[in-house]
Amino acid sequence: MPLTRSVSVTSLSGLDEWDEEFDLEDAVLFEIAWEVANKVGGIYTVIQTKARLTSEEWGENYFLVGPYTESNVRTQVELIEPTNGVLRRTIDKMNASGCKFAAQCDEPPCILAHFHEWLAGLGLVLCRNRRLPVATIFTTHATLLGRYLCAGNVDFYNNLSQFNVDKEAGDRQIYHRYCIERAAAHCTHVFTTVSQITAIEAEHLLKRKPDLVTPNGLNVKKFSAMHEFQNLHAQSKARIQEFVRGHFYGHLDFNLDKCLFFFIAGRYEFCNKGADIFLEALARLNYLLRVNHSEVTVVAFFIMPARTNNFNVETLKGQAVRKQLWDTAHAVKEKFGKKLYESLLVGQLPDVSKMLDKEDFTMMKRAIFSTQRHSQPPVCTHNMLEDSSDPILTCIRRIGLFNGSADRVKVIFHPEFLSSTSPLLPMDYEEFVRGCHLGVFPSYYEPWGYTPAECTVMGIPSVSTNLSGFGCFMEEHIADPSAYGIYILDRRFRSIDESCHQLTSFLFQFCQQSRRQRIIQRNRTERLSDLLDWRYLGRYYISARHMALAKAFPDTYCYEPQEPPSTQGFRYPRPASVPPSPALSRHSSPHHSEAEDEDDERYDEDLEAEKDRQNIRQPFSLPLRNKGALPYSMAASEGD
Ligand code: G6P
Ligand code: 1S3
Repeated sequence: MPLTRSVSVTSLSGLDEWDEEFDLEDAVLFEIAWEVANKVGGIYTVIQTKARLTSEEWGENYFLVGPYTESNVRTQVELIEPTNGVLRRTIDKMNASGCKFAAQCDEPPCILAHFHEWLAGLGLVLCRNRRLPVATIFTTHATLLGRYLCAGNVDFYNNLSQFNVDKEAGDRQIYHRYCIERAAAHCTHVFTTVSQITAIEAEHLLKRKPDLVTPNGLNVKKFSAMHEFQNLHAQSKARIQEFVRGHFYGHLDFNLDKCLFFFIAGRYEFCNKGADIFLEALARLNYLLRVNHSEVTVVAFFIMPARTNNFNVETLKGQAVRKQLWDTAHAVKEKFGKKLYESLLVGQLPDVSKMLDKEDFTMMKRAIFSTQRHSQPPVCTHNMLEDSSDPILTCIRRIGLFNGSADRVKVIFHPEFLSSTSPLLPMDYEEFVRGCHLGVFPSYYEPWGYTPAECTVMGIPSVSTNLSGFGCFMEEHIADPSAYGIYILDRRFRSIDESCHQLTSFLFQFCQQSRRQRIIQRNRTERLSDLLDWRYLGRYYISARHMALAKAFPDTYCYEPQEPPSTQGFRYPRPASVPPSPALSRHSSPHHSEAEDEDDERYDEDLEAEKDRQNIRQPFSLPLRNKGALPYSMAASEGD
């Protein structure tokens, strides 16, 4: 058994220091969640992206436990024989006795079990009830009651301390689930949640203040070439443009080169995820773009899974028509090229007027005829099962965004998650995000919010809110978030109408940027990636684990948090150059073309990045600001 060890949570210049100080050789970590190898929502992403870092730390002593679903096991799990003898015997015993648990060894290791969400929480309650020698952590990614209350149009944040929680849970018929969640939060050694705002919520609704906030990270891809992510944007955008060509066939009266792609994606919670105010802001943006005679067209995608009966015919037809036009153009081009070649072979310049014959013209006329359409391009790509009561469609009917030719804002509702094997839009989510210009996530209830975080690490600007964990985290760490393409909507101190107005102005400002400004802004957004990397954020999980081990096995482990040297957290400064506002960043020469702009942008941006690098302390030098409590001051925000 290891001797008593101590761990310091300050001076974290790298993860290696932890390993040196806290020997985990005789400890075993189990992480238990309904979303292990089972994609339902954001918790899957937490576990899947964090797994690499956690296994680097725990090696073969790290085990993930989730539900057994045959299709998931086939596609996501590599079956191997366990090398650990204790585990082998336990599994054999479980199999033989219909899943009963027995720990079978003379000198058991220190077991640490990390449970995510109330669904796994029952296991935690039983561990503690049976007094098993297990150190426990409970992480809640949202509270059950919070989610239900917000979805029900309640003024949630102004009444947090007022709710009669038992009654509210009972009224919503979730009392039994609420009790499991609350019991797990109370009997665990260490209770954590994903953001400070959810920590406050948990304190009021679950009646325990979390010991730590463990913000969600991502695996950040580093490209060897600095501008590689910009090239990926251009490639993915071209694929979205192809889809748009098909979807709007017969109505392509807008310039695709001046078309911006906005999107919202996630669990289909109409108000909680802010789809309601996004639609309202789009209607207002449509008006503004029209009255200002803007050349910009916005296509707004809604990627939120709902109950459907497959793709609709009109949408599939759009892609078929586009394909047919492409094939026709290709066939004519081949014939044209062959004739040109033959003419050059005999030393003659071709007579261009004779290059195409009657048959070619007939083929082209037929193709053009097939693009005639008497209906508007569809708003929804699928046949909806609850078409008449669907909240997005109902709202679109009310605000009248029907993809008419006068509309400068078009809407496409894709009520299914994206897949690279789709016959309609064959792109996976990451490719799609890269090809868009702006992610819009104006959530009302969002404990963390992976969608804007994913945008950030891909260098795509996004809108989030000061009611989302992500938005508050970025606001705390960046001096001027919007200059970095992180637009944080105020949904906390404003009415819905005021928030809509603010969102409309964010969107309208974004539409007024030149291509050059968008490129600069994307470069800045991408520079924030380190802040969201598990290599940085993983330390909060490490801290939670050490705290739990020290609480459960005080003779073996000791946790000694120290006061941080400064209460001032790490902050990205304002970018060295002016923010990319349309007015300020214009060239003095009126003849400067967009192509020249793109060349200049590389040079300007490299200079700017260099200046910023000199100003920015690497986030890895940030010491943990906790002393067995929240890393951020809850008191400060409660007073807000
Ligand atoms: C990237 C590419 C450029 C392209 C630009 C388009 O930066 O490297 O070649 O012109 O994207 O940007 P936009 O914001 O218009 O999609
Ligand atoms: C929850 O998933 P959701 O979309 O229902 O957990 C996610 C991971 O922690 C979090 O990002 C999200 O805000 C929560 O709401």
